[in-house]
Amino acid sequence: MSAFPEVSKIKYEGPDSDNPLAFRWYNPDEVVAGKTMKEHLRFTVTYWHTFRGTGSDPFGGGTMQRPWDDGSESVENACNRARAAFEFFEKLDAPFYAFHDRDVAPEGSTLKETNANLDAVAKVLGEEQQRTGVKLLWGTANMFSNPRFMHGAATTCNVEVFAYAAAQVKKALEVTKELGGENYVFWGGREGYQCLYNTDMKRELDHLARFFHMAVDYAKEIGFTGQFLIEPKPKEPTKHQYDSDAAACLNFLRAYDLTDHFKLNIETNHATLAGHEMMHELEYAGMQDALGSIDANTGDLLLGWDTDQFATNYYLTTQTMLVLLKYGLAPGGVNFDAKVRRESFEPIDLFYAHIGSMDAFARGLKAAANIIEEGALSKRVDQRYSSWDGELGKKIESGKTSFSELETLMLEKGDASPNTSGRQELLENIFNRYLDK
Ligand code: XLS
Ligand code: NI
Ligand code: NI
Repeated sequence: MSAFPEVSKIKYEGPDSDNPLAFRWYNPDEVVAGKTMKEHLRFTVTYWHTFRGTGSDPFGGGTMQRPWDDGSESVENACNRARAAFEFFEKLDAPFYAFHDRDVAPEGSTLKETNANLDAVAKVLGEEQQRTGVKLLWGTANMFSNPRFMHGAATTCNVEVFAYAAAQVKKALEVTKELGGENYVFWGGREGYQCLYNTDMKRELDHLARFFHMAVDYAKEIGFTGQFLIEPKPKEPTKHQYDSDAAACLNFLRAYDLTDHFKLNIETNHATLAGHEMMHELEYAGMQDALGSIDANTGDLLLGWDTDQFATNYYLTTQTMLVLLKYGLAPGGVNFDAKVRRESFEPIDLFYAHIGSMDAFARGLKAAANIIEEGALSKRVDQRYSSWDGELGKKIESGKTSFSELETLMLEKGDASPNTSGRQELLENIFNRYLDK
């Protein structure tokens, strides 16, 4: 039985199309900057929002109509749901999906039972991957929903909860490997604190590092070669999440000798919650060779939480693609960690949401590629720093001078040469021109 009988495979129809079930910009085989759009964008559907999101909020229960889902926690329902999900991925022409262990399979009453449930559903996932050619971008473990994780998982005060979390990640790594997952993600969940009066921060961070080292060791042991990723987020559910932003994550990884094994999965809504633009977080990770993947969504700047909306703003997608083109994305992807609003409760809304955001990223990709090809921003950046290209700049940059020598020079000159304009407004106008094209 079809889960989406009213939808056939979504096709590219071009910018003039007014068919809401067609792509206007995402043309998978079109070559942009030397690669197809499909290769650049690596679009990924998230299982948790799209197939487990109920639409509940703190003020009311679920609203979503999902006729293929009987609402039970049975393995059979989980398998039916998986088949509906693959019908969706296939019709949307999404090459990848991503999941948490607990999204795809229900928890049992013991760890053993839970693992068996996961194996049963993973079998169906494997078959559906075979049938459709859709691949797994990444797997992860949900170590925040179950009440046992109230104090965190790797940073909990309860040593047995730490051990449970280790067992859970071990299994999630095995399943991710079995399904050919290209990455494995750690989002901090409840790794953080609510109150420093009851928290030994140093001890918790030492434990977190121990946990990551064990994950790296186990991946090696089973031959999992996917990229490990950490997903920064500053707050929610805890008041302070340890992986608060790209800089905090990189500092942690460096301090505990983990930089060789991890990159970052940067999420737009988390960047803005941290008080940064997405472009800032991407650039910060990219310049340190740590840009791994993105969780593509957007927040509502008037609301102070992770609203996880689908991104449709061309400025945001163009800025994002500018940095992704600069540093490259594979084996990461553009993962739609986004949910339809609870008022958009019909199955068809899932298509509208994904199609719109895929188009917005494809549009952003084209604009960004043109900006780069024509050097529209970069040649002005080069110009802005051109004073550094002379003798003096070279000497400073290569470490061949000293305060005393620089003092002598400035005493002789009396003052520095006049500054040039930053031209921000001009550059903003130039950026706009690439969105007009
Ligand atoms: C929550 C995170 C989560 C991760 C996966 O805010 O974005 O969805 O991406 O655990
Ligand atoms: Ni995310
Ligand atoms: Ni999030």
